[in-house]
Amino acid sequence: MTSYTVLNPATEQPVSTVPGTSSEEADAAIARAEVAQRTWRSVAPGDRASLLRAFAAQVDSHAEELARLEVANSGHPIGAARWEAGQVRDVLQYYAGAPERLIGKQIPVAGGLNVTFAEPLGVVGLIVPWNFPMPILSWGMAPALAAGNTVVAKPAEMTPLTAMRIGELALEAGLPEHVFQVLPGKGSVVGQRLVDHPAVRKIVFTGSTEVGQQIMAGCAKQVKRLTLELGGKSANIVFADSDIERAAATAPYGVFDNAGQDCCARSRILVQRSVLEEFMERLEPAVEGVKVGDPSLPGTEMGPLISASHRASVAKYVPDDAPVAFRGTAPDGPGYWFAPIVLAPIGLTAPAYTEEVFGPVVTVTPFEDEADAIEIANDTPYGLSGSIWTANIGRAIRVARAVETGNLSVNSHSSVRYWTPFGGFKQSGLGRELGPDALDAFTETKNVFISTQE
Ligand code: TAP
Repeated sequence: MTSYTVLNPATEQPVSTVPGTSSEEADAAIARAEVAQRTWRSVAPGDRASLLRAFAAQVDSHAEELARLEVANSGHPIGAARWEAGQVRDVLQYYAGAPERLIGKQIPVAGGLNVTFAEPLGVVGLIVPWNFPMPILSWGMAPALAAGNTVVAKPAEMTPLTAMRIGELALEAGLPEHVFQVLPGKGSVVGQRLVDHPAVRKIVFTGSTEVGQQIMAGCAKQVKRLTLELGGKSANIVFADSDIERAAATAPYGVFDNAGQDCCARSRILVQRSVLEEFMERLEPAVEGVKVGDPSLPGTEMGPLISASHRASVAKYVPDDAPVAFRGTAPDGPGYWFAPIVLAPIGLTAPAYTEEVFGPVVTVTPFEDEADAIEIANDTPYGLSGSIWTANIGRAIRVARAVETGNLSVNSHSSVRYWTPFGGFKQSGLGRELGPDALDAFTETKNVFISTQE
């Protein structure tokens, strides 16, 4: 096992040294998870539910510790990090209600009784990105465990600390050993083993579309079940009949949340041409007002980017001749800071307009009418989220139905709610997480016919 150091992105100082799991160690952990699953699946539903509630309570009583750890490891503002730790508790609590509700069907047939069972899959491999280490871990972990699977999670190499702590909290809460294991290390080593190992029956991957495609190809060899949550290039569509003041005041928070390192970032603002000037006038102070700075301070709204290399990749989208309409502020000195930037007018072939930047860069593009807005919004291989601003309810519904994306908000930039489904159209993903149906993604339906013949 080789260890490595994780850095605080706001200070560039070391936070911790983490053991990097080897391929052989990953195999051993998967084997342990396979054995543990045989017992875990037969734990009585009520007892499995109680254990998940105890796990949620344990997370709750350590929420501040987890939030502080995320501030140090990921540079998330403390307010956001507290919400994220709370999300782990809430997702566990929500799916703690599932074991006793994993009901099958009785289907009428001649000559017997036909029933269905929701059987667990076995070992589930979770591959988590660095942008939201806690919530994304919980979205896969909680329903997988509730359905009777064991889970081997691989956090992102740069941000493993909260996942590792949550793994300890699971044991402290009384979850049997090896039911939930966290293996820090490299995607190319640990993540790849999860994909290749035949005992892992399902992969839940959140990350880039590029790596997601490789994982899908790897899973295909074993017809391995797969959920993919990938990139996005979502549109924030502002119609002339909307509350322009509110649309402009909230637009920065629809894209610069988590410094734009958010798959749901509304990174293309589309504005009806007749209100473009008014919108831009109101957007400028809103962007300048985003509080960028020390993430440990309660008033901070935006922290640093995750790493020096990621900052360099974001900076490539803003070359010297980029059409910067205006820019916010960011601290000087150590830390991977990047001030929020609005690009306009932007060419429709510019990489900042067509590619996922995953940083605090947003473009503004005018449109003429409803049909034009829909066409521009859909002109991307992605389809994860988006917002529609209008006072016309008929238009809101028409546009919401026409935009090819998995999660839309009207007159808001709502974040993910754990009790509603989340996932992408097109190259933004495959399958859905969260909400009442997530258990379907962690179970197989078994049909059993029992003859009543004498
Ligand atoms: P990736 O580079 O794709 O990494 C995601 C995870 O996959 C990391 O844990 C990574 O490990 C691992 N990985 C890398 N190569 C692998 C391989 N060959 N086999 C198995 N696992 C491998 O993404 P990222 O840069 O961390 O995250 C940003 C991307 O995630 C963005 O595109 C964003 O849109 C997307 N994202 C999507 C969503 C949803 S819900 N749709 C949510 C958040 C983020 P290492 O850390 O060791 O590289």
